[in-house]
This record gives sequence, C-alpha cells and structure tokens, in this order.
Amino acid sequence: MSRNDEVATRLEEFADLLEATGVEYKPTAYRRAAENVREHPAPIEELAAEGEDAVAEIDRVGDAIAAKIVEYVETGEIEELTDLREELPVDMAGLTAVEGVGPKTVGSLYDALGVTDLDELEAAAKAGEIQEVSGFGAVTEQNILDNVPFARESRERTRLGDARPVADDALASLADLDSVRSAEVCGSIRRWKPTIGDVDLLVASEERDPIVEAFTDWDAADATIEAGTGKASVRADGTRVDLRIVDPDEFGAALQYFTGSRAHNVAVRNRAIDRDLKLNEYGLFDVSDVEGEAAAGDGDEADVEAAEPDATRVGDRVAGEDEDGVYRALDLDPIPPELREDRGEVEAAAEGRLPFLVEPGDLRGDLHTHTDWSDGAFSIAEMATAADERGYDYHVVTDHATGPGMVGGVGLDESDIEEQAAAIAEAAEEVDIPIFHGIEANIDADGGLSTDDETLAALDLVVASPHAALGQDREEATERLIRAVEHPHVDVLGHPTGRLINERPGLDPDIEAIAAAASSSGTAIEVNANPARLDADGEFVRAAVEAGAPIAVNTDAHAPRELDNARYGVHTARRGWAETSNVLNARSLNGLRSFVL
Ligand code: DGT
Ligand code: CA
Ligand code: CA
Ligand code: ZN
Repeated sequence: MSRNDEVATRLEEFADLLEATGVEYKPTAYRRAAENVREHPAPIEELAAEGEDAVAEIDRVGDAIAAKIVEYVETGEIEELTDLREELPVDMAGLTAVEGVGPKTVGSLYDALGVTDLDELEAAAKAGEIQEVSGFGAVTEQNILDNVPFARESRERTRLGDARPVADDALASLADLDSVRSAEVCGSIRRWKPTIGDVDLLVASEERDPIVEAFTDWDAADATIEAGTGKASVRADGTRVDLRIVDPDEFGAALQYFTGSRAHNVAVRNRAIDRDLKLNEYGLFDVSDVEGEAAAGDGDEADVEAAEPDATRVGDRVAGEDEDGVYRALDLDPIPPELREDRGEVEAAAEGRLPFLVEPGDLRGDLHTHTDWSDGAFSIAEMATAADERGYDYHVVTDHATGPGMVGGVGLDESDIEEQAAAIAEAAEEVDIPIFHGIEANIDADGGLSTDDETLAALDLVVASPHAALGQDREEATERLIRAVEHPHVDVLGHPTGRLINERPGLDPDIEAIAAAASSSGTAIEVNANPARLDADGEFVRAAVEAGAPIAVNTDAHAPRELDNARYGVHTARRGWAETSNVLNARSLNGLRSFVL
C-alpha cells in the first residue's frame, strides 16, 4: 500500500465515523479529498514534508484536511480520528459490508443497541430488536438478516485486485536478493481467481534463513505469523502471505504443486500413477522399480505429508526443475495456471487441444471508458491520450446515459450525447489514435434501454449494462439480459451481472441462454476488468466462448491509471478459455469497424 493509499484509507475511515455520529457534509468532503490523495501522482509524504500548503494544493484538499494529513504523516495518527474510534468502537468495515447498511445505520444501531460487529448485528436482527429502533422497520431488519451471510463470507477472502499488488511487491523484494534463483507467485493468485484466501510465494535458492529473515523484514509485512526453516508467513495489508523456499532443482515440481488447484493436482497425480510415476512437491519420480509404501503414490495426501521428505524423493527423478518439464514428462502440453481447475484441461492437454489463450499484449483498445462528461475525472483527450500511451490502436468513450441507477444527474441525455459528438471530434484532432463515440446505456428492469433508438443508431458503439434492479430472480434477469443482447443497437453487454465482489452478488442469470442469444445476435459479452467486478467471470466467459459469442475485455476506466486494470480482465477471460480470436477488442481497427457497423 502506498502512503497515498494509506492516508486516503484513514481519511475515508474518518469520513465514515463522522457520518456515523450524524455529522453532515463533512464526510463527503473527506471522501472527495481521499479520492484525490489516492490518485495524486506525487508521494503524499513528500508533500507533507513541505508543509500544509503543499498538501492543500491537491484538488479538493482544504486547509483543515491538509493539517490532518500532515499530522498523520508526522505522528502516525490523527487525534480526532483516535477519539472517534473510542467513541464508536465498531467494526465499520465488517458492518458496512452488509448491503443496505451504511455508516449512519451503524451509528444508530450502536447508539440504540450497542451493536459493534456482524455477530451482534445478526443477533439483534434475529431477536427483532432492529425494527424497534426509530427509523427502522421490519423490511430493513429482514434485509439485514438476508445479507449478513454474504457479508460474512466476503470478509474472509481478499479481492484479487487488492492481493495481486501485495504479491507483486513481495515478489519484487524477494527477487532482489542475491541468493534467490527464481521467485514466483503460486496458489489462487497465479490462477487469477477473483478472490483469494491467502497469497502463496515460492522461491528457489540454496539458502534458507537469510531469505526468511528478509521476508519477515519486508516493508509491507505488518506482522510475522510464523517463521521456520524454509517457510514463513506474514500478514501484509490484512492478507496472509505464505512463503516457501525450495532447492532450485525442485522448483518446477513445487511450483506445480503449490499452484493448485487441489482438484487439478489430483487429476495430474492420477495420470502420473497410471504411468508408474510419482508426482509430489519435490519432483516427478519413476517408481517402477521401487517396492513398497514409499512408491505407492496413491494420491493420499495424508501419506505424502506424514512421510519423511527423503522418503518422498524415491526412485529416479524424471522431472522437477521446471514446471513445463513436469507436464511434458506426463505427455501433457504445459497447462496455463488459469485453466487448472479440473474442468477438462488435463484431457485437452493430453490431446493437444489446449486453447491459444488471449494475452495482455493482444488488446488493441478499450471499448468501455468514462470521461468528465459523466462520472469520470478526466477529459476525452486525456483518456484517449492515456490509451494511446498504452499502445492501443483506438479508443472508445462510453459515458453513462441517464437512466435507472444513475444518481445525481450523472448520465447524458439525448441532447448531451449530441453535444458530446462534437467534443469527441474536437478531441480527436489532439490525439494520435481514432476516438469512437459510444455510450454506456442502462438496461432497465425489463431489458429495455433508457436512451432512444435514433440516438443509439448515431453512435459508434453501444455498451448496455444493468445498474439497478440487481436483486431480480433468475428468470427475470435472464429475460432482461437476453432482451438487451438482442437489441439491434447494442454491441456489448456490459458487466452482465452487476456484481461487486465482496459487496453484492448481482444477478444470477442463465449464462448458457445469454451466451446463445449473444452468439446469434452478434453481441459481445464484456469481461469488466475492474477488480471489484470481474464480470462476466470465467464460467460465463467459457459459456460465451462455447456458444461462439465474442468477448470484450474492458476496463470501464474512470481515470487513466484504471486502464492498467486490463490485465485482470485478460486473465479472467483466460479462466474462461478465451482465445485471442474470441476477443473483439483484440481485433484491428478495421476488424472493430466492421463489427460495430
Ligand atoms: P486460496 O488461498 O484459498 O485462495 O486457494 P489456494 O488454491 O491458493 O490454496 P492454498 O493457499 O490453501 O494452497 C495453495 C496451493 O497449494 C493449492 O492450490 C494446492 C496446493 N496445496 C496446498 N496444500 C495442499 C494439500 O494438502 N494437498 C494438495 N494436493 N495440494 C495442496
Ligand atoms: Ca492461497
Ligand atoms: Ca496458502
Ligand atoms: Zn456500468
């Protein structure tokens, strides 16, 4: 976490606590300031060192907030915040994870009932105490009760977008050590799962203790959970990070083993057994001449773990130094980590029909981005320039149209859209890549769009997304999304379920039915690369790929740096077996033109 992120998080916590105590307006000011501190290119500690005036130069940061920022950077705390925490000793993040519960609700329920955490919230709801509190009713109470389990579950797993930067940072600091030969992330992060339980890192080295020591001293490590010989665990940014150190000649086997998934490993290990081979975290061994239990290798984990390490290095080593070699020695093409979920990848690898997965470098442009015409913070030219700087061949602006789910006059109506066309043409003169004029239209609860057909017809590209009525049942959701997909002007179905990972589950439509409709109407299904969304997910992508519907990997960027989230979308598409040829925005400029026309 950069210092800017850290300061922003404190300001947001302050805003939540202020709001919970009934303060008006100020919380909004603190949240806006937090956002700008987070986005600010200069390190906040350097500005703070120059003084309050330098900090107050940041957009939306006034003198009072600047003083608090300097106080925090200098002393490590904000006195007023510390006082508020004492006044309101609640698990704010846990409680507000419940859909429909905001800081104000937290404040009211603490005052009335002394609720401080999820367990107490659930107990109070079950006992019917919440509906007795003024301002609350039976419906609210029932909603809380319904939403607590999802909130609880979501507290246990970290979003990929939060964990991956931590893993990358740890990896970089380990790779810097002299004695480290190779270093890789493994586990669910390497498979790019949308949420992860913990971060797993693997290092190849002849040394042990100095690496463990460097790891527990790593800047971002807040606490050491355990430190042993050849392994250690720390807590960083709220997430557990596990490190294992192995000998270089065993690195490939260990990488294969610790990448998982468990189900994939079982399938691969069974294939080894069929060939009189034994696969474990130390290597792949030929055990055809070995008698007895050590050779059994029946995939029984308890046995493998209970055995002495040396007893597991039995027979002749066939592979283990590099991971591809392990797969090849089993007559398999090397299987990309994103596919390792035991969903047919082992059979495909055996038969030489693994997909040619899309890669981050394949993207030629982003088809879903925002500007300051709606809720983005940057101009059309700034966003398009940022796209150009990332090597893209084209850029598509899709600001929000008005409609359900758009609050506070954020969306563009028909006349705004017409006006924006002229602004796009103007910006296009300043930028070296073509800018297309699109829109993110709202899919209403019935599947209709809230922008008129004539306006949609005049645009280069239409992304249609659901933003409201996300609690619909499966049948309603399916009909709704199919209708949107079949709309003659819709090119891309944006973030199809509307889920926010760890915040709200979103729609749960029949993905096969939507994929089939998208395929026959020639509409792309978006993988929204915002790490809070990753929507469509891998399973949905796979249904689309199998149905022959195109995929669009879009960032939905509201600021230039959010264009860099594209990698999360690409790896999510890979989890859905998407090939480069399946991806609409991997097509050339002409390819895109002929698709949208
Ligand atoms: P997570 O952390 O819950 O998101 O999921 P993973 O897949 O990262 O699981 P984790 O951290 O428990 O272990 C990392 C990998 O190591 C896992 O995918 C497979 C492998 N592994 C760990 N323990 C075992 C085990 O007891 N048996 C087998 N077969 N594999 C294991
Ligand atoms: Ca893990
Ligand atoms: Ca682990
Ligand atoms: Zn949207």
